Amino acid sequence: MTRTRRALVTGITGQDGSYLAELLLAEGYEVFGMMRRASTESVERIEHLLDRITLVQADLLDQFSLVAALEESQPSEVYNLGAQSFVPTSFRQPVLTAEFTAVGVTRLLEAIRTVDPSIRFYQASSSEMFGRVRETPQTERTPFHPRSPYGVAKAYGHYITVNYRESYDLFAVSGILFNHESPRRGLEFVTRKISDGVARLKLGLTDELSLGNLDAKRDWGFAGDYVRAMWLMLQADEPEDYVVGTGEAHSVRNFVEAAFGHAGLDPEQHVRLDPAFLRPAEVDHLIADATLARTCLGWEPSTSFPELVSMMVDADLERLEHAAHRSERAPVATVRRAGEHSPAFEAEARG
Ligand code: NAP
Ligand code: F7E
Repeated sequence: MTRTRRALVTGITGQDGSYLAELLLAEGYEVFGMMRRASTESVERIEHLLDRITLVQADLLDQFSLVAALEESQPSEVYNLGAQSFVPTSFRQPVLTAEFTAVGVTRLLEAIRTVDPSIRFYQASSSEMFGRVRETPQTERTPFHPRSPYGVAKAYGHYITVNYRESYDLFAVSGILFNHESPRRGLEFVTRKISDGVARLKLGLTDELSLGNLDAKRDWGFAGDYVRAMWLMLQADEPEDYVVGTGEAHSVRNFVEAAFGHAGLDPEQHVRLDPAFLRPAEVDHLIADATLARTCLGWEPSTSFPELVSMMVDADLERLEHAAHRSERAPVATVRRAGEHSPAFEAEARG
C-alpha cells in the first residue's frame, strides 16, 4: 500500500496557498498549512478547506518554529509561498520585507537540512526579479535587475535556493512566476483594485477609482493555473528552475478598459490618476517566455486575459451584491467584511 503524500504549504492563507491546497487535496495529499499567529485569524480564503487540512502555527521569522513545523507535519514536499508580497509596502518596510521574503527562505532551507534533507522544496520566486528588463521576453537565463526591495529580496530567495541545491544536493527549485490573479487576489493589487472598483461603481457604492501608472505592462495569468506549475516542478525527475507566464502582456490601461467594458461602464468618467500610487522605481514591461515549462513540464495556462478580467469583475459584483443583501438584514456592526474598503485599507493601499 502506498503512503499518503504529505505537503507543507507556507502562506496557506494567501491567494496561491488556497489554490495550491485545493490542488494538493485533489491529488490525494495530506495538506499541512503554516500560519503565523494573529490576534484575529485570517482564514477567509481557506474557510472551505478547514475540515480537510491541518494548520500548523509557525513564522518565517522564527527558526525553531520552522523546525517544529517540519517535525510535526513530516512532509515530503514543502511549498514556500509565505512572504511580504506587496511591492509598495516593500519600499516602506524594506528591512521587514528582507526578513520575511529573503532570509525567511534560508531559515526554511536550514530547517529542511536539519529535519529531513529528502524533502522536495519549492520557492515562490517572481518576475519582479527581472525589473528593468535586460531582454524581452524573459527566460530562465535572463539576468536580474530588481527595482524594489521586494524584487531584491526575491532575488536573494532565488539564489539561496539554487545555492542549497548545488551545495547540499537538495531537491530545491525556484518557480519564477509572472503576475497571477484571481477573485482571491488581495484588494491592494491593481487587478483586484480595478475589479472591485468597477463592481462598486456599477452598484453605485462609489463614483471614482484612483490609480497610478496606467502604462505599466504585465503578463497576467490565472492563479489557479499557476499552482499546477508549482506542483509539476516538484514531480519532475530533476530539480530545475522554471519561468511561468502566459507570453502575453497587457497594460494596466488595457485591464481598466476590459473591466469597465465588461460592466458596461466608461473609464473616462470614473478613473482618476493619483500620483500617490506611483512607485519610487517602476517595472515597465514584463513578458514571459515559458517555453521550458511548456516543453519539460507540459504546463499550459487555461485562462485567457478577457476570461480572467470577466471572472474577477463578476466575482466582485456577486460578493458586493451579497454583502449589500446581508447588510439589509444584519446589525450595522457586522456589515463591513474583511477585504471591503475601510479607512485603514485606503491608507495601506496608497503605495
Ligand atoms: P499573498 O496573497 O500576499 O500571501 C502571502 C502569504 O504569506 C500569506 O498567507 C501571509 O500570511 C504569509 N506570510 C507573510 N508573512 C509571513 C511570515 N512572517 N511567516 C509566515 N507566513 C507569512 O501572496 P500570493 O499572491 O498568494 O503569492 C504567494 C507567493 O508567491 C508569495 O511569496 C509571493 O511573493 C509570490 N509571488 C506571487 C506572484 C503573484 O502574482 N501572485 C507572482 C510571483 C511570486 P498572513 O495571512 O498572515 O498575512
Ligand atoms: O502592480 C501599477 C503598478 O501591485 C502592477 C505581486 O504579486 O506581481 C505583483 O507585483 C502594476 C505596477 O503588482 C496602481 O505601478 C497602477 O506597475 O498589481 P501590482 P506588481 O507590483 O506587479 C509580482 C509578480 C509579484 O511577485 C508581487 O508579489 O500596476 N499600478 N496603479 C498600480 N498598482 C497598484 N497596486 N495600485 C494602483 O493603484
